[in-house]
Amino acid sequence: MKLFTAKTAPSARRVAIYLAEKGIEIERIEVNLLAKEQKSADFLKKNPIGKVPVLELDDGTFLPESAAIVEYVEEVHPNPPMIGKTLEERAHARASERIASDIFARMALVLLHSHPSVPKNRPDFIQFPQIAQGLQQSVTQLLQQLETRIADRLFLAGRHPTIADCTFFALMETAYMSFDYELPESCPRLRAWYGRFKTRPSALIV
Ligand SMILES: N[C@@H](CCC(=O)N[C@@H](CS)C(=O)NCC(=O)O)C(=O)O
Repeated sequence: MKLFTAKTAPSARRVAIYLAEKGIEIERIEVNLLAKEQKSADFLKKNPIGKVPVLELDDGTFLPESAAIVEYVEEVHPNPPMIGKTLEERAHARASERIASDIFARMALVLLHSHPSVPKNRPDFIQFPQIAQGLQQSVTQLLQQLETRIADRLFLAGRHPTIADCTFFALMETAYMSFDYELPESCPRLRAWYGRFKTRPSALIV
């Protein structure tokens, strides 16, 4: 397997953090997003929408989508389990991961359509503040849902890290670092979780 990735891209970080937590080494090919390598004819053959990450499988086919890549690697290497050990643990890990994925998609749009740094850093991006306003409430609700679910657990879905932590941390890390975003004070458990997770070796890799 070979992973086409970009060090700072949140979807690619989701996979990188997962692989580090799992203790798996996969050959990595860094794609220079600033130089638009992801839009080159050669890369578009791997992923026609021109985005990272993409996993090249041993049969020579290319798998896009960070969530699918994580689940594929998990099936190839089931140990140590990162989607829970029992049926119930797996169900809860998947539930938290889905909520984290929903937050990922919506918060990215809220930040892109509202943050003042975006017009400077991405002059080709047109901001529609109404999109941010329209999505903010559901982001707040989903964060609250995750805050309730984590309860007094160390990780989002229990006593061990799962794919849910990898997904949510990759988003939060970008939100904190690129947009000075902070989890709201109404989510003290998630704020504490972020503080804990960012000291893990998997979060420190670049
Ligand atoms: N849903 C996709 C999203 C992939 C995605 O948006 N990748 C971004 C980096 S996080 C990218 O490649 N952006 C470059 C571009 O759009 O040109 C996934 O989870 O893999």
